[in-house]
Amino acid sequence: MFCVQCEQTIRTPAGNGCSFAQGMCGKTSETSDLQDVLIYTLQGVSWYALRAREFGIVNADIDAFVPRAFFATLTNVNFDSDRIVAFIREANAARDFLKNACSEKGADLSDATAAARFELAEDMAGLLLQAPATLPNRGLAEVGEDIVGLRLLCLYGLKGAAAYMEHARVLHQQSQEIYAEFHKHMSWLATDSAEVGALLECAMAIGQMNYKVMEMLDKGETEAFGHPEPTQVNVKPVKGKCIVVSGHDLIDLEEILKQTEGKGINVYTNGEMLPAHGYPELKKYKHLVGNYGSAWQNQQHEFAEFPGPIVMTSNCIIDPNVGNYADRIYTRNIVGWPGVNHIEGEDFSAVIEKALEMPGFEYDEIPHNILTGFARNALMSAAPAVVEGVKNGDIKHFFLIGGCDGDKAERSYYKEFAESVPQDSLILTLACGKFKFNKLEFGDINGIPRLLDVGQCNDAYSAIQLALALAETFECGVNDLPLSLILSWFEQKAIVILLTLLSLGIKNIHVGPTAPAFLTDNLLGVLVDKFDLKLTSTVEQDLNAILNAA
Ligand code: FS2
Ligand code: SF4
Repeated sequence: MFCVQCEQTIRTPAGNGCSFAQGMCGKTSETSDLQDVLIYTLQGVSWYALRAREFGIVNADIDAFVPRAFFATLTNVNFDSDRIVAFIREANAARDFLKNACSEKGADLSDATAAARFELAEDMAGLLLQAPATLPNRGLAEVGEDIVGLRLLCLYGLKGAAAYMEHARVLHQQSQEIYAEFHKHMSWLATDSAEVGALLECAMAIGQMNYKVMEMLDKGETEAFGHPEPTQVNVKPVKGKCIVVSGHDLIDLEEILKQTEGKGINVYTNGEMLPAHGYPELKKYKHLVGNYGSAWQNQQHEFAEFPGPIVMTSNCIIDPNVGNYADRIYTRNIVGWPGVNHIEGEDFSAVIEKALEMPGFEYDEIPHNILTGFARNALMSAAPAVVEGVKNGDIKHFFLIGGCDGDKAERSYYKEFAESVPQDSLILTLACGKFKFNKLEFGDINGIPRLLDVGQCNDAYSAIQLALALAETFECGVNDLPLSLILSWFEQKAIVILLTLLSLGIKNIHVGPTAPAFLTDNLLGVLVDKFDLKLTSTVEQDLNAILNAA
């Protein structure tokens, strides 16, 4: 086993990465090894998918499958070895299909990469024996840590982009151009390039590709559910039977809302699902009563106390056995935990039955409302007032404090930072890191709330649109705006968003709480030199540096 993809990876003086029987997240070495075999096999599929395109062969099912299965290997998504093996077999069948289709067209396949020629073992024991050749740090002794680190930056970034491609796909948003580009990067990374320049170029190209993916996802969400509107959301329980829906998949939430309508069941969002309350086509359901709990790392006690079933539509899932709720958590799509109910298709009756069997909340708690719904359209509507505020000096600075949450103590930095932001500044936030401070009171500036919840992690697209609009209005570059980005990362979606921001030329981003463990000091030096990237230090020091530079 070797996995170094997330922020909580094991770090030792002897080397970084989870490499023993189990990762910090609870992923076993078996599942981790199988995930590596899966990625390598998918890279072979991508090679054929690209070659097939030269002969006019495009298979929509395979195009959709590759990023979807890749998504299963993200942090806190799928811990079920049997499901990973099933993805491996499906990948192999896809590869054989494309290989035959190419052969029938007379394609020359003699230059197929090792990944494309990889022959899978018959059973799980055999697959596990093959895993060492597919480890993401393969070749370390020959090429060194800098090259491996760069390869991982690309691979993990591409993994984040794959997740967003799948989120877009369920909203009926796909693009042939993006699939072709995705297969190109996927396949090329399996060639184990040791060219620094080419790898850096690949990382930026992945960032650019992901910008298009996030645009597509924004289109899918707004076409399906309307533009988010500023919306008050109750974060306290309401008396009655209940279901909580977590993850990022708004289509699943809508389906659950439809199927529970009139059944006396209240539906709550959790974690990254919070921004759902702002969408007109979702907020219209009266039984979408509020948001329950906070970010993913608190699941084991929050879900344990929730008196109803839980639906995990995407990341992040953690061990449900710890809180004793494994019998009432339901996974969807790529999410998996061994022994937990998994729902395929659109029938949520098992979840509904479980909600009706369970007690639900016995009484109403005093409501506490928080505000969400400041995605692209709402931000643009507020833009004239914001511009006015900047011109008359009432608004001096914008801080985007966003990204992932996690349970490390040093993540209190983000709460402290939000609390320390001067009163004449606005705070934009997105993704699950906001739960560190989104229940605090920040007040307003001339009626504009000082804390603006832009949405999920993928709604970084909306924040970028606001920055571009402000830059146009003030006739300057984004880097010249009084805007500072204070990002917290945990998993690979955050990696690709960082690549997207860097590829757009956005500089001076503060990232924490620690540097990715796969980036060496040399690589960090390159990012600092090229992009003025900064690691978070103390709130006082960072805030002073930002405000003094302004
Ligand atoms: Fe939070 Fe976890 Fe959004 Fe990340 S719910 S860290 O995967 O995707 O952000
Ligand atoms: Fe370790 Fe993170 Fe990989 Fe889990 S996802 S095995 S914690 S690096």
